[in-house]
Amino acid sequence: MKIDVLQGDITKLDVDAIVNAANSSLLGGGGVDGAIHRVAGPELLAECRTLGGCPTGEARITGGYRLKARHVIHTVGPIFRGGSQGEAALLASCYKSSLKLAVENGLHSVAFPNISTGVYGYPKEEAAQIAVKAVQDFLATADSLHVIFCCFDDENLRLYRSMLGL
Ligand code: AR6
Repeated sequence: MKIDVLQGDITKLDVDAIVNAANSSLLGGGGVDGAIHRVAGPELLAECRTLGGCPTGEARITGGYRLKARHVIHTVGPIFRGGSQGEAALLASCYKSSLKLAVENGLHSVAFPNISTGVYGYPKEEAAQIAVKAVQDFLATADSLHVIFCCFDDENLRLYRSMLGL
């Protein structure tokens, strides 16, 4: 079991799968979702169209097409509405569902963006605590996985480094 933290553009990573912070249509959007679709190319959207969407807290896997990553795991984070609408459990479920799909597909290295902390407005510190705990809990049962938290902004990088002692 291994967890790393890095700062940068998730679309550049050479890993078995990058996780996309998608919306429930799975048909693209802004933020990291837009960046992933731009680099992967139209074949990714074509495959996403066959999936019929994805509920919040769940995940779906596709090919990576023109990305260096072999696969994209699309998960749908909760929109933050104050915290009493089950957001924490849904966000934890995004991380767990994504890692479950990775294991089911024989993947080893998986990179996550900071799901829900952009357009969906999740407070970064709470989101990081949930992400770290969900991944650590999962890795206790799947020790061949290498998980990378790919942070984009300085605040997330600082939070993940301090929570993981890295
Ligand atoms: N690489 C890594 N992280 C990134 C990148 C990148 N290239 N670009 C942005 N981030 P967001 P959400 C970070 O808004 O909050 C989309 O329109 C960003 O700084 O992408 O889950 C979807 O279609 C932030 O920390 O996703 C949905 O409609 C994190 O990625 C909606 O946004 C997530 O920000 C999902 O909102």
